[in-house]
Amino acid sequence: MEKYSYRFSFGPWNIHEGADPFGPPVRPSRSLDEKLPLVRQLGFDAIQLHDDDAIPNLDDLSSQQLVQAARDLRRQIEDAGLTTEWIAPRLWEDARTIDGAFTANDPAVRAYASDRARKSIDIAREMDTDLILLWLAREGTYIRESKDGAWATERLIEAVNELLAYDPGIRILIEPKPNEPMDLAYIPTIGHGVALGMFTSDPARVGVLMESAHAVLAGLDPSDEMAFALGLRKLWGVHLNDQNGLKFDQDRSFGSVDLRRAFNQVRVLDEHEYWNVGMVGFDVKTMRTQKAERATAHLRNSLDVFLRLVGVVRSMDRQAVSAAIDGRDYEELDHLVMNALLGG
Ligand code: XLS
Ligand code: MG
Repeated sequence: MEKYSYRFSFGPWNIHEGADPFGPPVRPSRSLDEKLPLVRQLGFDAIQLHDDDAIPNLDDLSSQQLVQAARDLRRQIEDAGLTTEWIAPRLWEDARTIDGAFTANDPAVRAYASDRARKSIDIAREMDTDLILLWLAREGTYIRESKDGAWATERLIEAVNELLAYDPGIRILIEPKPNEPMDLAYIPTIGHGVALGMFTSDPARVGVLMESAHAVLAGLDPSDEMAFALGLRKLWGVHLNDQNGLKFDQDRSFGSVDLRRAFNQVRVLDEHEYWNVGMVGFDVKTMRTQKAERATAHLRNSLDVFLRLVGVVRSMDRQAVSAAIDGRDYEELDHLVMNALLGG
């Protein structure tokens, strides 16, 4: 299928074992070695990696061993015909970061978080990517009285500044999310992410990654969240997926809940030539019911829907759309969109 000028990515956690908070894994684990060849086979160009997806035992390695392990992995990724989009420090699973990482009340935990994030930069350098993703998973509270939110904002800026200073060649992507795992997160929306970046020591090196499900959980429209960041030249990454209302983070296949919402996300990206600034990443999970041998179908589905929607966006009758907008005939505009989505 025509891929236009887009490059596509996903992460190894998007092929997963199906455990949920109420039940154990239902599919066998697959190693990164097994997953890498699938990426290309599924039509994708790049992989996204948490620091410990790349190097599972990173906390036990010397810096020299870490660099060597990253070099070996880079070769393996290149041999699979892929590149690495970004590295993300997984700051939310360690027992120490139970109540936050960069915004933990305990200074020893904050020091661990910064140290761990610096390791992501060491890995990224060897993997030939300049992008570090910060999903600020536990930067928030279970009860508001437990932390000082203004102080936490200062700590986040300080943490990003330290990383920017550690390597003048890296760029940082902030991935907002309003809740889960914490009840309330400090960086819930794209606006918060952009604002945080603007107050760092080098705003030109801080951008955002918009995840569709996170925008929906914040009660916002994903295409508007992206448009805001595109207008500010800050949209450097996306995690497209879908979400059925205000409930747990579902990471459904792109477009599978609300096709028109997906259409608008593709429209905004396509009209602003997003392929010049970033890759199209998907953060999707297959349903728990899916059998192991068919546990990548959601990735195929998401990519297929994205590409077909690019086709729909580009096949719209521009003149008719402009005429409807000029005439303030939004019922006609509505019909043009629905008609295109229904196959014209
Ligand atoms: C979780 C996040 C996570 C990040 C990567 O909700 O979307 O998957 O994208 O750490
Ligand atoms: Mg995500």
